[in-house]
Amino acid sequence: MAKKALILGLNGQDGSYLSELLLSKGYEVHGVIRRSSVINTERIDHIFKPEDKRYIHYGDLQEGIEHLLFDIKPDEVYNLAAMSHVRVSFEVPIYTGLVNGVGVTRLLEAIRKLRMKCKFYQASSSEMYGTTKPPQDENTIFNPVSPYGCAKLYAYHITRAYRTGYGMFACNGILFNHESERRGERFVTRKIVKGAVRIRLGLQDNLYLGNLSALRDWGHSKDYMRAIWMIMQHDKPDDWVVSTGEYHSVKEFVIKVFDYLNLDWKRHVITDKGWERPNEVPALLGNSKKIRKELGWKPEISFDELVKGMIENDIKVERNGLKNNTRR
Ligand code: NAP
Ligand code: F7E
Repeated sequence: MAKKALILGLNGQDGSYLSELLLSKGYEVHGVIRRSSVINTERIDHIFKPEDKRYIHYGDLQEGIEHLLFDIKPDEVYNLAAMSHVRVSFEVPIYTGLVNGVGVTRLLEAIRKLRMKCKFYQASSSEMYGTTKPPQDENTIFNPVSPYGCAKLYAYHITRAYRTGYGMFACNGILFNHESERRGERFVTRKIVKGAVRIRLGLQDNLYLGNLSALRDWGHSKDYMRAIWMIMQHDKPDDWVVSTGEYHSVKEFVIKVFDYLNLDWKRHVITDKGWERPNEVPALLGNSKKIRKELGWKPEISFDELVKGMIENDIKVERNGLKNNTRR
């Protein structure tokens, strides 16, 4: 019988790649999305056809999803749902805590109360390291400095507590930044790519950014979703860092994109304090030795391929007036 997976955050960047991966492996994939006043399923419309509606369920981490767990009886639950924007978390800190932190306890508690035997994956984040100096691995101390990072750290620990306390197969993937052509447009990589492409096409003049000196370890979401599936297939539940082990500054990213498009970035990029955060995480660089050695995972898409793929995609999106990255 096909394994069943339930993905929370199905229509997010990662949810879309994970569902493709699991379907290619023969899983029956169910996912949770939230009702929105505008249609926001463009990342998954090519995966779930209208006749697949029975696999897509409405829900919210704030409400709990006991009924879905009970009805579907998944073998694997992937919690990718979150208020995922760090800067926005400073504006909605309480909501962020309730969704990204308490929401995870709701899921774990539902699994426990229903006595389900399913495996559980929690999307933990390198943002939990905060101001701790790089490189960071599974034994590095956490120093979160954003409401997002603090809420994710709570979720990380509650996942471990349910694992040790109740013997649940509950794992944390501590994923470093991962991007793709499906990345939300307000994250810095996509914002830079989209802005530069629009400047190249004469659709806008300038691009406003915040702190250009921050360093990030950027990988591709597709590689990282393969990693989290491997984490869930391991014989024991654990916590794992997933990263490329290479980092670049936001400024380097800008230069690379503008150079690719034959543009002089200095003529178009304007730094604006309004895009900075009350606290910044200066440098994230993961040491993913453990997952490489124990599970044999390694990234397959290079930084150059990631950037090129994002640019080429946005050229198509902007030229054809597509709503987003809906055609691939
Ligand atoms: P994303 O594109 O922003 O997707 C987040 C998903 O969560 C969306 O489907 C969103 O639905 C859903 N969601 C938000 N609030 C919810 C709620 N209250 N109830 C149910 N669903 C809710 O983020 P992503 O890049 O795919 O990241 C996936 C997960 O990994 C997130 O938990 C993120 O915090 C974590 N993470 C991401 C990275 C990264 O670099 N991408 C690194 C480490 C960890 P709507 O579309 O309705 O908003
Ligand atoms: O910012 C700087 C900003 O918003 C990266 C999420 O997926 O990864 C992501 O969080 C850097 C920061 O990602 C702008 O200050 C400059 O230093 O793309 P970002 P993030 O904050 O690292 C972690 C691992 C997650 O878990 C999160 O869910 O870029 N930056 N100027 C800017 N950032 C944005 N967004 N916009 C700017 O204009």
